[in-house]
Amino acid sequence: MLTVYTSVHTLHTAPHEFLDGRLIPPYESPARVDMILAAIERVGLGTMLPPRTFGIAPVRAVHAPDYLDYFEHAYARWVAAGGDPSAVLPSTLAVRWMQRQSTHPLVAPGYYSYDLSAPIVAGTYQAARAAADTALTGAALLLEGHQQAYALCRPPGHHAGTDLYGGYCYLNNAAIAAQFLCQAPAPRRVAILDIDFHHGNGTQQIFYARPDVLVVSIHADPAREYPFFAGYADEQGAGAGTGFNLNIPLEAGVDDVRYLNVLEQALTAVKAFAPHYLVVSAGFDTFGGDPIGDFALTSAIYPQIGRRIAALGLPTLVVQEGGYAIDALGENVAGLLVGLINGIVV
Ligand code: Q9C
Ligand code: ZN
Repeated sequence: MLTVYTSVHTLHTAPHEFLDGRLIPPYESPARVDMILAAIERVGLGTMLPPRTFGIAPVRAVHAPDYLDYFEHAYARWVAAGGDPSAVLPSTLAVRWMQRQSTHPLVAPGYYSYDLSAPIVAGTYQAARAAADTALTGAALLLEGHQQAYALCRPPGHHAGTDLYGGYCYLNNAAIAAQFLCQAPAPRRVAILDIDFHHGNGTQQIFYARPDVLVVSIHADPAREYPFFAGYADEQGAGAGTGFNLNIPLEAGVDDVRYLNVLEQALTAVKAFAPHYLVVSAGFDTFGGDPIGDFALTSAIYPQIGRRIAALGLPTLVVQEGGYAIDALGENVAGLLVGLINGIVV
């Protein structure tokens, strides 16, 4: 498996995270990547490549120019205006009818973010751009004829929309890669399969009106879990994109048998779409031991998920999203990737 990775992600470390009113150490930490790297080396997964640099154009194909300008300069402007140097975090959020723009460095964070789960530190922009390049490199490998690639992205991306960030996510790596695959060399259909525990609300929003990108997400019912305000089954797309967004919200306690059943349903939808490429937003917070998830999956399921995805026979890019059970994360990621390799149809 070609793995794309860079240590640039270490420039991004959240100082803390809010959970139910408590200030706690962040779940989304650089240590996650160390665990994944160690496991990949343990199983001898194969070639490790650094990302190539693609410039801002493929990022702009997904995210709004004003959003990218904000994100690039947010930290420096925040500190210069007297914000706490530990991180950029909003005090007031633009919601419902109160959505007037503000360019004030201490206020703009509340316009562009929808929660307090994505602090911006000095190196966040650089790390997020490197993560986008990591996903884009994986996409380029598919375009060059490779059947599978794994983009070890950090920070993750699937909660980031066209001009909104939150949930540990700033740039939507999977969406940027999918959009890149859509365009080159001729118009192409791309399916995104999101198997993170949380609904991929950013990815859904980005492609909601698009018939050329199918978004299928299996996740915890938003009535119970983050991101709460989107991810219901009746969100099926808009306009020309109607019918090209499939949400499969699930109950607490989902086990391996139940999950594989649901996965089959998701894969049937992907197959029916007949995409040229598949992008998998791979989160491992579905694992039973995850501190912020409530599914009951065991490590044994991830190779099986990989095999079933590979059986589609599609050129497939796996993009790293969540997964916070640090001790099992490496095994679970490596399991998915080994399953993908073993499932390749020859
Ligand atoms: N009680 C990813 O897995 N905190 N993001 C939720 C709910 C935010 C998860 C707190 C969770 C974000 C990429
Ligand atoms: Zn998640």
